[in-house]
Amino acid sequence: MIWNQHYECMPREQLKDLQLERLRKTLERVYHNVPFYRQKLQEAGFEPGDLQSLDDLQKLPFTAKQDLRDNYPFGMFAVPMSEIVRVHASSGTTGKPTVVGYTRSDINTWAELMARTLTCGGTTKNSVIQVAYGYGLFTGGLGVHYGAERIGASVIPISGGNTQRQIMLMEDFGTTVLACTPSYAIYLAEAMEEMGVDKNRLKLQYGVFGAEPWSERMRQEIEKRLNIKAIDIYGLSEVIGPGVASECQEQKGLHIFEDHFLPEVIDPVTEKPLPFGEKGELVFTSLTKEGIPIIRYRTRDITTLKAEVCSCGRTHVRMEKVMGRTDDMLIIRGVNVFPSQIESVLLEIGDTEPHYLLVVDRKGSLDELEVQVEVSQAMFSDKVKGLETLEKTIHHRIESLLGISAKVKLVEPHSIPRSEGKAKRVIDKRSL
Ligand code: DLL
Repeated sequence: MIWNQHYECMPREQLKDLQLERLRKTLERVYHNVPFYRQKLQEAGFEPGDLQSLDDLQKLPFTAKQDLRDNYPFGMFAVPMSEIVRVHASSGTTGKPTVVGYTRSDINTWAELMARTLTCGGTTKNSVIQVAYGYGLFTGGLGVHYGAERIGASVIPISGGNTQRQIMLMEDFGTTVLACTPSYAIYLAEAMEEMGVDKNRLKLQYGVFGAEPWSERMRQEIEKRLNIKAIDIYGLSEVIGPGVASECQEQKGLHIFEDHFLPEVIDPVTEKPLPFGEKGELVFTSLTKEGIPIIRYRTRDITTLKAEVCSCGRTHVRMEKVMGRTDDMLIIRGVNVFPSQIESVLLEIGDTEPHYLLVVDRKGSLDELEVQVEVSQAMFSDKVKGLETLEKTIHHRIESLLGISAKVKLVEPHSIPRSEGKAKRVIDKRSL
């Protein structure tokens, strides 16, 4: 099923014309309404009228998260506050959050994009969708909510947390679609197993999971433990929230909704655009937003764009599953590692639970990585010898696959805090 055949399956040439026209309007809008962009464009010697083709995008300046912080709270808005009908903000671990604003038309666009996203996964008006993303300043809850209502599905706006109650309602209300972070999906699966819930009695068919990096292995784990199909959905507040890209039933990359967002992948160091197929940092330019249009926003997310046509019929380019954020990348004695890579190794070995924590510290001048992972209950009750062997196996596998030597610490089942939203996988003691 495709929500908007016209735009999602538009021939590429026609799509490019549409993008150029929309980019022109966006540049006009920011040039005349946002002092930050006017100044940046003037510094780059570029006026909106100079735009000739989509290739000119490369002449435009980048925007970083810090720019939004510097203009806190509403300095990047392109309309007066009287036109803003909703504000969201991303949590931000330190300091002030980054704030985004939506006009009525933006909310409409967002609902449309979320209707596309959910339809990509299989939601219809007959679906019962349990929205266990947090409601509030976070874009997850309300984003999914509006999209599901647009489709006409029955929405259960339960928000995150309250795990036992989630499971009770899932059984009683006959939930068919679960929307939450992948780490919360695993927590729900674990809680169901402990409560002795018979999964065959549930009506759950699939889940729309995102808001944090999760490996292909984690997908398999969720699909197995919840007996559902797990669909990856991607987005970020600065660009609109969820609804930027979504996997279709093929589960082979996420379609970027290119009639609204122009993607690029750049080398994060040289800032030069990379061709399709090469891994780098994802950058977005919004094409239709009014409240807070965004030009060449550096997401810090690492992925690859692929141009091959998808068998689902959509013509929009796909991005690979996000490997991680540059901010979360660990540099251990010169080797770059993403938490998702360690996650894959752990899940592949088995005998552990999908709950882990990476602790980075500096001893003298050397960085050290400790991988804490919960062992399975069966393994935990086993002989000490078995645990020692498992520890060694994990150590060797990480070393041979990723090229780093990590200290492995097996911990008791349930000792790593569970996440109801975005999981915290890394503790970096070097920056404490
Ligand atoms: O997390 C929006 C969202 C809500 C997406 C619900 C999907 C589902 P922020 O809080 O601004 O917005 O965080 C955005 O989360 O830059 C990525 O690093 C990460 N992220 C989001 N989706 C995925 C995904 C929401 N599917 C940041 N895979 C982004 C990997 C993701 N990382």
